[in-house]
Amino acid sequence: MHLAAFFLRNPRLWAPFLDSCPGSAAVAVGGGLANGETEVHHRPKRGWIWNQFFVLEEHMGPDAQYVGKLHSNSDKGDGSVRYILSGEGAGTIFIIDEVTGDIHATKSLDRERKTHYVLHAQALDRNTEEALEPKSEFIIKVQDINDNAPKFPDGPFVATVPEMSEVGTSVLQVTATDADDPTYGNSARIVYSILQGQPYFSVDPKTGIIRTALSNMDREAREHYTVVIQAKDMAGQVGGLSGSTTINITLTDVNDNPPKFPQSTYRLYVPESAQVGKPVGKIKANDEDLGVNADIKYSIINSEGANMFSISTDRDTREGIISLKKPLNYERKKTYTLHIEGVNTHVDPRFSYLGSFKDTATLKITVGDVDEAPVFSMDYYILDVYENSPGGTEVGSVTARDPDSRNSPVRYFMDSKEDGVRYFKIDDSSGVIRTTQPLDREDMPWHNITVMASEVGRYPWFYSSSCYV
Ligand SMILES: [Ca+2]
Ligand SMILES: [Ca+2]
Ligand SMILES: [Ca+2]
Ligand SMILES: [Ca+2]
Repeated sequence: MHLAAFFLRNPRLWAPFLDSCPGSAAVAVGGGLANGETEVHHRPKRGWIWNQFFVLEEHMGPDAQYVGKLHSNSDKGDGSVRYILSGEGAGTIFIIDEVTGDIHATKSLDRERKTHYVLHAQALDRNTEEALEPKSEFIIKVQDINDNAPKFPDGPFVATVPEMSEVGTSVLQVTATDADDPTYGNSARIVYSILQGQPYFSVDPKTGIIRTALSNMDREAREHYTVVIQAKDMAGQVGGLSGSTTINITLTDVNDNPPKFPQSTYRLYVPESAQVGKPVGKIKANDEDLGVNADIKYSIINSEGANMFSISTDRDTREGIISLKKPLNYERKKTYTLHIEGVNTHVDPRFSYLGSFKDTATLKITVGDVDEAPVFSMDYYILDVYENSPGGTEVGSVTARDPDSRNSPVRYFMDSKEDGVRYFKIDDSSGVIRTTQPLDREDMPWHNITVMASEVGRYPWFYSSSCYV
């Protein structure tokens, strides 16, 4: 129902009335100057006096749309009154029948382009061209229809919310716009609803605020969610127009996972020759969280382990690097047991109910025996022999022994590239050195020979010693 009427601001001049016919509008142009007031008093029930017409936008009918009627009380219906329309759209959009005062809109109007037109009305005596009423301004308002769907001007959106957030934690607010008239009807009354993303998220129908709808949403189980929000006008009712937008929500990490060693027991072999201060092995606890929430500090919590070994954390790999504190000796102690603890360094007290954010593992270290080379009893030997002693005379002996616990038998050799092999030979098992021929002191007073020892069956392990004869 579109009612329109024309109001005279000064009721003495134009005394309009409201034509209550549905779908039409009219204005009465009030009569005499003197009784204008009286006329107003005669129509107290009207309450309002109008100076507006309305015309429906987007009118598609074949006929021009009736807007309203100008009427002067001087008009006796004999055609002696001429009505004149001027102002915005007069003669082009709005046509007046100058005899009847009927106004029609000849074109389809778009409220979203122009909301109203300001026009002027005049009533003249057709014969004298005398103004029967003073020129008066009125407005034709374009009446809204719901011809614009809500739109999200921005988007798609990207948002984050911490995992494990409480239900109702606000994530993001989305706002749709509707070009229709917000002051009339429901054409621009938007209601938000969620098309995709339940049961994890919800949207406030009025504000468009997206909130978490499930507790204990775990990033480690699922990180990404796609939420589709719909905005529908006509207050969300059937027949309303709608638009939608997508929000990609990512859960951000919180420290809700303790470190965990994949095994409870590990074994490590460390040769007794391992250098003090140098890494001998590593161990790693896993943590499903990210960044600082996965930072781990390792420590050796038993004294047997902590006396001999230390552990440090590699910041990049998050491994515990085990180093030797004191020299190992296979012959003295062959195994060590280390209790190793990995603790998160950034603990969130909110999740203390999940337990302590640490784990322990046992590391059993086996010390390896190293096959050390035979060692001579002295670094060098000085032996005497008389000159001209017959070949085969014993000069002396050297001794070497295997330091390893197996204490393998030792065999002795001479360096065949040296001159000494012409004059001396060594018994390979006893280490006794004998001459091979009589020696001449005047010829050569000193013989410098090198003897070597090796463990039986282990070729590479030589150790040499010099003998001066
Ligand atoms: Ca509209
Ligand atoms: Ca709308
Ligand atoms: Ca963690
Ligand atoms: Ca986490």
